[in-house]
Amino acid sequence: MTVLDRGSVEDLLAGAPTSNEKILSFVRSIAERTTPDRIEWITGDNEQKRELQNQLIEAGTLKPLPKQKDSFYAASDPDDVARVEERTYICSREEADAGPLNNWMAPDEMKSILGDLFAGSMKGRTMYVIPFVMGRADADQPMFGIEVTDSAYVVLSMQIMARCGTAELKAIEEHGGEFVECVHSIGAPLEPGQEDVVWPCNTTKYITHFPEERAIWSFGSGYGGNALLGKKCYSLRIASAIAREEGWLAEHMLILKLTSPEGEVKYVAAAFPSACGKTNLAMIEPTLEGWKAETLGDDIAWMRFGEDGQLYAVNPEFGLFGVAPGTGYTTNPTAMRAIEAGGNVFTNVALTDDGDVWWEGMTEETPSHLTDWKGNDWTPESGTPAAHPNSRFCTPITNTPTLADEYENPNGVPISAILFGGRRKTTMPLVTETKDWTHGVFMGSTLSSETTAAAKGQVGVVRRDPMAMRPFIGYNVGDYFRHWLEIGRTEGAKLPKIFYVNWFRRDDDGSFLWPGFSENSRVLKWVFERVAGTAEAVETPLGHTPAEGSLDIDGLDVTEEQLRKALAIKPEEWAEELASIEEWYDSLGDHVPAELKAEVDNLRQRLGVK
Ligand code: GTP
Ligand code: SPV
Ligand code: MN
Repeated sequence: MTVLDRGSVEDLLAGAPTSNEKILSFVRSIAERTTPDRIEWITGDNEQKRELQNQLIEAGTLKPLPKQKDSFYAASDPDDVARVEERTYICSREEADAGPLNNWMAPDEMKSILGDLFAGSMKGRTMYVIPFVMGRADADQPMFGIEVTDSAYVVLSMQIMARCGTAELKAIEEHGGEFVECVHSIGAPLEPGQEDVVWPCNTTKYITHFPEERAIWSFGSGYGGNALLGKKCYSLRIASAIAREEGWLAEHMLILKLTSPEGEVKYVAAAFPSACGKTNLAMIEPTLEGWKAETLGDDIAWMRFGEDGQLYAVNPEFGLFGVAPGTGYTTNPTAMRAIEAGGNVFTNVALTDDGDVWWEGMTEETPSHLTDWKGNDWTPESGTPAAHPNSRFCTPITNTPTLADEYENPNGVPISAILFGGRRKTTMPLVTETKDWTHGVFMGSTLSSETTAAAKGQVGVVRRDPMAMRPFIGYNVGDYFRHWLEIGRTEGAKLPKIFYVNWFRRDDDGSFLWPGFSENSRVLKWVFERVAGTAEAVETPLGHTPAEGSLDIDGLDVTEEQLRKALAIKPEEWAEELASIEEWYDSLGDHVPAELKAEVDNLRQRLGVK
């Protein structure tokens, strides 16, 4: 392998738009290791964007979509379609600091593996330098990053998902050159004359985090959370470790503004595991007369205490990376309108014969012929999905017609209620209000959900996904629970109420007991009114559930009997659930706070099950 001599890297760095030594030495060190042919600094201007788009069109990675405004289609390698949790590592110095849920490797050991993998990994390619900020540069504590990558697809996607470019580079310089180092390579060097493929990647993949150094190294994948390093890697894994030190929360949550018919406003945050309804709830169009919902975020919330003791949430992202299948005019018209506004990159959806995109659930009628995400002819008889179940639309959040004005506020919005929820066919009621913060943390810590296509692996098996953060906690899960409890003890804190929801409970015949989607506004209304102190509830072993008549099902095709089933707490199901929760806590080792273990006993007593 030829390694560029120092002179040639200096040549590549000539004309760099910064003289900041921290930034330059970072970029220089990665270039020396990965030996790209060129270095290009991302400015954020349209001309550069066009050029990158044209290059990707020429390479066959992007297809322009004539029926859409400024939008493109990409199909990934069929083996690079989702986050790879089994290849994701937290490389803290101590193994105990990564905790039982994360893969761990000692930093030096991982660096030695990465050293080999990244050596010459950008050969024949361009190394792009993307200065970015998660959140806003005018925040009290702006959170900067620089991602270097050899994928132009990643550049275009990052430009949708985060604020990137020259302005952010200047802001990093002004703030003393502090940034999270994000290093990404698809791991597909090109020999001279070697023809490129449409979606270069590597069968070896490593998504690695060094929380103590605040660095991220990602190798081998070009897809989603593996490659757009500002998203899960930075804004959740690294940020959660920073948040622990600094007394705030970095969470896998949507943020929603609700306005009652009387004009009263409340803000809600909600954590559901991947592909379990955050984007849908964040964009909800309430079916209840006079109620208004506005969007602030659909995937990530950073929450800090304000001077008034309330928890203020900001969405650090600038775009939506939404699950395409199931997104349609009946389920999520707001998302469809956001997509219509243009500027999208679609990945692994299907193509219609007239050059538009399609996915399952987009329209009531299925087209008679499509090109599926693998590039094959497809008809409804094909028996396979036309769009990959984890296919995505990447769309500027400012397209969202319901985007709340407060999105632009660097200080965020005060949260009145936190919802935890998962995808469970049984056991978990439609909605319960937890008894207090500790009990809410207990319910969050035992959150369970059937797995989805958002991560590689088996789909549909129940697993615990604490606070919907299982794949994203940057440190020991027991310490993470402790941190949540400590947040609750913050002096002068005015804590949000915590609720647990389940839109996915099934009837004996397998049908959903609750219509979900826009009708979830009825649950949101109850939550709003519980916070306001106006809705009635009955006490149950799980906290409070809606008293008869207090959950508005007026005009809804749901009978009182169905609602009772949706809200039911069945002792036989809970006997099993409690055993599974105990097993879960035991599996997490000795960092799990005793207070949470005590909650299991309390619940067992309240339920009266053995
Ligand atoms: P990530 O982006 O992976 O974090 O996912 P997400 O939590 O934003 O999930 P999203 O809103 O994209 O929904 C994922 C899937 O769940 C889609 O196929 C939806 O159609 C489906 N879904 C969302 N809300 C509901 C609901 O209330 N009821 C039912 N039955 N399905 C829902
Ligand atoms: C998720 O899996 O929770 C996502 C998609 O939001 S990804 O960006 O791939 O993490
Ligand atoms: Mn997500």
